[in-house]
Amino acid sequence: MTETQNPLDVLIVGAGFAGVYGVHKFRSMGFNVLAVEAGENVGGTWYWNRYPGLRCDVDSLEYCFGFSEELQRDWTWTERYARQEEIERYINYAADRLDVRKDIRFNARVASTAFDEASALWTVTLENGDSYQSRFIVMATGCLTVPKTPDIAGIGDFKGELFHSVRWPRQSPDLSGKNVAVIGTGSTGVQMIPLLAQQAKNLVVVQRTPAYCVPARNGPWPQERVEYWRENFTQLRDMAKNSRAGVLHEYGILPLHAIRAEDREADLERRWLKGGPNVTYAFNDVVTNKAANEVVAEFFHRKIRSAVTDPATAEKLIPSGFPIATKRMCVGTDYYETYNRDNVQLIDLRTEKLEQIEAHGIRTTDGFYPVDVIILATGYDAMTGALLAIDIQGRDGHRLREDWSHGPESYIGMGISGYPNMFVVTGPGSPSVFSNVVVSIEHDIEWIADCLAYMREHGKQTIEADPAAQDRWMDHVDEVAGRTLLNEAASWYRGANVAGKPQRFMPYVGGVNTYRDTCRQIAANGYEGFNID
Ligand code: N01
Repeated sequence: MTETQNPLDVLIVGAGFAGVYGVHKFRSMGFNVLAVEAGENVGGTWYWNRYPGLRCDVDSLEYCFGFSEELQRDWTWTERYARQEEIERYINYAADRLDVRKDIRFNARVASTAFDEASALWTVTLENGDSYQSRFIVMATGCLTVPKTPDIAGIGDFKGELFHSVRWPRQSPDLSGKNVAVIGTGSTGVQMIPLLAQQAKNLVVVQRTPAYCVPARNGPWPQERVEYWRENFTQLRDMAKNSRAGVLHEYGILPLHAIRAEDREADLERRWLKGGPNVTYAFNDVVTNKAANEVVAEFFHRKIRSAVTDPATAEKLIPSGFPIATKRMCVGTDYYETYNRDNVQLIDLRTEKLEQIEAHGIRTTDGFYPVDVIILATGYDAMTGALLAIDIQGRDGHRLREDWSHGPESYIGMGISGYPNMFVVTGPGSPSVFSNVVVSIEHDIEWIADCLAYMREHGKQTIEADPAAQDRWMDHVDEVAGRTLLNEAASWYRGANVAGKPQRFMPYVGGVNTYRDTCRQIAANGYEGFNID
C-alpha cells in the first residue's frame, strides 16, 4: 500500500466492482484515494460467495467493466453465464491492470463514520480502532452483502455442519454420501440445488416460496459472438446504457392485447428456448398489467408441469400468491428436472409446517428428515444491510440507522440529506439491483467523479442532498413502483424478507435510461437538488 495521506480526498468503503473502479477513477483525477475492504481481496460479492453452481445471471459479455477499451479487449469470457471463479479472476485481472491494490487496505472492516462540522471532514473508524479522515466518503458497500440467517426454532441445536451460502468455505466441503438439506429457493438455492443433488446421498429442499426459474441454456460462447462483442463493444454498451435495465434484453415493445394469442405463445416458446430472463420481457406490460402477467405465469406453470414427472411435486413447485417477475427471476440449469431424482425430497412449507431443527435433522408436521449438513440459501439483508451495519453519523446528530428507521431515503440513490460529502454507489432509490449492476456502478462512479471535479473547480467544500429534493425523489421512486405490480410480492426488493425491516420498494424502477438522463440533467443544472457550500 502507498502511504496514506491524512486527510484523504476520498475514502471508499468496499473493493468490489465499485471500489476497484472508484480507486482507479478518482486517483486518475489526482485525488488522494484509499479503499478499505473487509475481505482479504477484491471482488465484493464475488469474493464472499463461492457456493457450488454460482454463476452470474447476466450475460458475461455484459457483466464487466465498460470504461476501458483495453480491459475489455484483453479479456475473453468463456461462457454465456460466467462462473464465480471466472468473475473473481476477472476482477483480479482488472485490479492488477489498473494497479489499484496499492490504494486498498484489505482485512479492514469499517465500524463507524462520523462527519465533523467544523473541519467538514469525515472520520472513518475501522473495527480494529484505526481511523482515517477524508473529505469525501463513497459507500461502495454493495446491495447483496449481509447474509440473512433465518430464525428457525432449534437451529442452534443442530449437531451437523451448517453453512450459509454467502460464507461458503474456500475449501468446498465434500458432500458425497451425506444427507444434505438446503433451506431457500431463491436464485442461490436454484443454482446450487441441481449440483448438490448430484453430490449428496440425499437432498432435502425446504421451500417456503417456490421460485420462477428460467432455463439458463448456458454454454461456451461461440468465437464469432466474442469477436462481435469485441469489435462493437462501445456501441453495444451504449445501447445497454440507454435501455430499461442496462442489459441488452430483447424488450418486447407491444402490450399483451396488441398480440394475437397464437403469436404470444410462439414468442414465449422462442424466448424460453433461447434461455435467460428474456421470456419475461415478451410483452411490454408484464409487470404492469395483471392479464399480461398471468399469461406469462401460466406459460411457466405449464413448463413446470411438463418438466416434473410427479404431478404432486409439480404442484408444490408452482409459485402462487405473487405475480411473476415481481420477485427476482431465477436463472437455472435443470432446476425443476432435479426434483425427478430419487434422492431429492421437497418440503413445501405451504402445506407442511417446519416445527424445528433438531440435533440430527429437520422435523416438520409431516415427519422427520435426517440430515448431516444444512445449507442456508436464505438470502440477504439487501440494499440497506451493509450501510446500516456501519454506524454512520452525519450532520447535526443525524444517524443513518435512525433516519432510515422507516425505510431508506435518498436523493437519486447517491446523496442523503444530513450526510454531506457522502455518496452511495447503487444505493436505494437508484436502479441498482433492477439493472445490470456493473453498468449502474460505472454510472454512479462517473457521476460522483464529475461532481468531485465540479466541487474542486468551484472551490466548494460540501455538497448535500436538499431535504425537499430528496422527498420529491422518494415520492417519484414510490410512484413509479406503484405503477407496477412489484409491490404485490413480499420480496427482498421491499425488505419483506427480513423480520422487522421497514417495507418500501427500494430500487428505482423508472428505467436505467430515464435515471441516467435525470442524473445528467441534475449535474448540468449545477447539481440541482443538492446544497453546495
Ligand atoms: O436470496 P433470496 P438468494 N425459512 O432472498 C427463503 C442475487 N443473486 O440468495 O421467498 C424458510 O432471493 C426465502 O423464502 P421467501 C439475485 O439478485 C444473484 O437466493 O422469503 N425459507 C427464499 O426462498 C437474488 O435475487 C445470483 O418466502 C426461508 C430464499 O430463502 C439475490 O441475490 C445468484 C427462510 C432466499 O432467497 C438473493 O438471492 C444468487 C426461512 N426462515 C443470488 N428465510 C446470480 O446469478 C428465507 N427463506 C447473479
